[in-house]
Amino acid sequence: MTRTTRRSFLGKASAGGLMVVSGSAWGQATVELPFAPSERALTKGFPQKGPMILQRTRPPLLETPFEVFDRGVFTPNDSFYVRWHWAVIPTEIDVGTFRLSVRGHVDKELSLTLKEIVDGLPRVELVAVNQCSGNSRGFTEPRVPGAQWANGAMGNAKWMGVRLRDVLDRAGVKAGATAVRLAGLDDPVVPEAPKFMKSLALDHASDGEVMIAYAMNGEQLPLLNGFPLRLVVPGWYSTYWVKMLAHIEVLAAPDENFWTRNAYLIPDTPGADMKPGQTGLTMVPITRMVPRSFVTNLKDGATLKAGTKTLVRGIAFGGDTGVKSVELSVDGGMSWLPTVLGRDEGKYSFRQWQAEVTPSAGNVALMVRCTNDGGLVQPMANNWNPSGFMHNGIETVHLKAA
Ligand SMILES: Nc1nc2c(c(=O)[nH]1)N[C@H]1C(S)=C(S)[C@@H](COP(=O)(O)O)O[C@H]1N2
Ligand SMILES: [Mo]
Repeated sequence: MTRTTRRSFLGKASAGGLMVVSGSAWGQATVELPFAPSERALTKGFPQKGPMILQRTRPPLLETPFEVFDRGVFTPNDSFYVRWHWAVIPTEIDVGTFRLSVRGHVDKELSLTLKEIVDGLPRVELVAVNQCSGNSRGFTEPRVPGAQWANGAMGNAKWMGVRLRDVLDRAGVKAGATAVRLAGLDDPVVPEAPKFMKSLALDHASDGEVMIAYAMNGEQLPLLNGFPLRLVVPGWYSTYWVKMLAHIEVLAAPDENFWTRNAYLIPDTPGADMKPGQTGLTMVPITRMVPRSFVTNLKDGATLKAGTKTLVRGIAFGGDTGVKSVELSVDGGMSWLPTVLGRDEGKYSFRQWQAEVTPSAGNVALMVRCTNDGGLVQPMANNWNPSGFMHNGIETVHLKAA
């Protein structure tokens, strides 16, 4: 399926054109979201991207229009969502002078060229969902601050690259190392603000699954998704998936930087659930994803033919493990019907599912739930926490049959 050669990932000297942040380039199209403000602009003004829901211009926050997820389990690169914390993002990368540095608690510091990475280390491929910790935050009740994403701050791709472990082995991790800190080429606008970086425990970083990707879906990474290299941390929320990865630092002490220590914390409760205003909870870093499922071929408010078989189709993912089952309910969750799962692209991938329902006349609330291979099932009610993280309540599509 992937016909791209190794060379072609390095072929372009830049990711093509400048990133447009001026606000002039996009058209008038809008999209409706199911929470206020419900109207969002659809933008075509960003390089290597088709129509995207504009959440913010600088730094860019671009959401995938939901209908894209009905077309297959792989999210096309030009529709893949975009999220950056800081606005100083290179608009061009010189692939000849780019270096990935490996420093810190190692035997030998490295400064690797892209060619050394692509041609010099074993190539690995893996399909995995990349999902923002705050995906679906816009649905949180009571409302919380942060990007008001609907369900499109997620995507699934076939990632190609090298194991982080192989890079670490080349540098030789010294005894006493505990964590690996990763940072990209992006910077805050003001120098006092903390540069974006994240750490993984050494064991996790060297598990052989965490990879440094140089391609997604058979093509080089779009600039806004981290060209030329990004970290892929299968099963974990995307805050760890550092883009434009340029700096790897092996640490011998706990990482005290803001983004690892103080940001991306959730209450240490089942489902990261708490009550607004609740105190005395331990806050811990967000880590593994949880199961989710969505109907993709029927929109809220659609009318079906009563008494007629109707195909219902969607996607699901297990979070940090595979999808065991996806079920539908038309009676408010009293009883659940099985669905048929589509092709298995790997345990970290989206999985398509489908079923037929024959609706009776009236209002139909169609619910969908996923159980993962670890036995974890989506909860009926959505969680609440002040950051709107780990939203995964059972989704309901409200339909009419007539
Ligand atoms: N260098 C860098 N990497 C980053 C970020 C960032 O701000 N800078 N944001 C992270 C967060 S919070 C998310 S959700 C994902 C988004 O990945 P995407 O833009 O490719 O969809 O990138 C992650 N990696
Ligand atoms: Mo995120």
